[in-house]
Amino acid sequence: MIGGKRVCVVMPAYNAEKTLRQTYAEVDRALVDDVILVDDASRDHTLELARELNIHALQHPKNRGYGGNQKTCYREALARGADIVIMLHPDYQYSPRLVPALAAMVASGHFDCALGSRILGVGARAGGMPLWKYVANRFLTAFENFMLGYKLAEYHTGFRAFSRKLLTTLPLEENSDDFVFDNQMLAQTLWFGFHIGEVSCPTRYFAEASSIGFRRSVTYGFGVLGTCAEYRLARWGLVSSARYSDSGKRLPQGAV
Ligand SMILES: Nc1nc2c(ncn2[C@@H]2O[C@H](COP(=O)(O)OP(=O)(O)OP(=O)(O)O)[C@@H](O)[C@H]2O)c(=O)[nH]1
Ligand SMILES: [Mg+2]
Repeated sequence: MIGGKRVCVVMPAYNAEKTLRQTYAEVDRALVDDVILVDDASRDHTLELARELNIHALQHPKNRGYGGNQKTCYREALARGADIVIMLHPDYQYSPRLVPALAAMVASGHFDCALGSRILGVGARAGGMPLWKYVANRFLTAFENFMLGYKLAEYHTGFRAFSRKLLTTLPLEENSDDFVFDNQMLAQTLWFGFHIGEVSCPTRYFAEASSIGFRRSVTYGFGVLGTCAEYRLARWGLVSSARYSDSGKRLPQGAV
């Protein structure tokens, strides 16, 4: 608990057997009330290891994708009474030791979303981010700041904290089941008037922590450009999108 709020860590997992133990070992269970792992039909023993570690684990019968995995994560966290939900990749790329910092940003009431930013501070390149990913990240971030009218160091980190209010307000079911889900969620966060804060976070690049190659990154990059365009056009009233509508489909608020 932090500030009387129930803290839940969710881990969207796909073939995370080699890194899950280490990631989980650095989660402070004195502060974190609940840990949930959703296994997206991994081909390794991620689910078995999660159960061995006494993590509350669910499995998709078929691979749904990273966005689809997050929808299940947030639905389950809300059903189990979370007030603050932190998404942590089980690939040990981000530092679990910063979970309390992210949770505190949200618990403060200043922000409904807090991001662990790899660009602020020591920097992503020092952690081994490939140059092409770094350049793409900087370019897409500059473009997105311009199009969304906000100021972030990066929109592409996978280490994020959210309030219950945000998770039950955004029409998350309208988003993609693929990687661009992350970007659509941040655009919705700003659309619905929530504030986003950032904390510096070191990153680590090694084989098991990074599986997204050039091709999937390009697909993601175009998805980001599409998200920005749709947001701007919706703001100008030129398109209507369920993603930015009060009638868009939301996650259930309680037990599912
Ligand atoms: N559900 C699902 N999750 C996936 C898939 N591929 C990767 N993931 C998960 O998505 C997250 C991000 O994927 P990574 O391979 O770590 O991406 P990365 O190459 O590190 O990307 P950057 O951090 O931006 O450099 C991880 O938590 C993976 O477990 C997939 O096909 N399906
Ligand atoms: Mg990774």
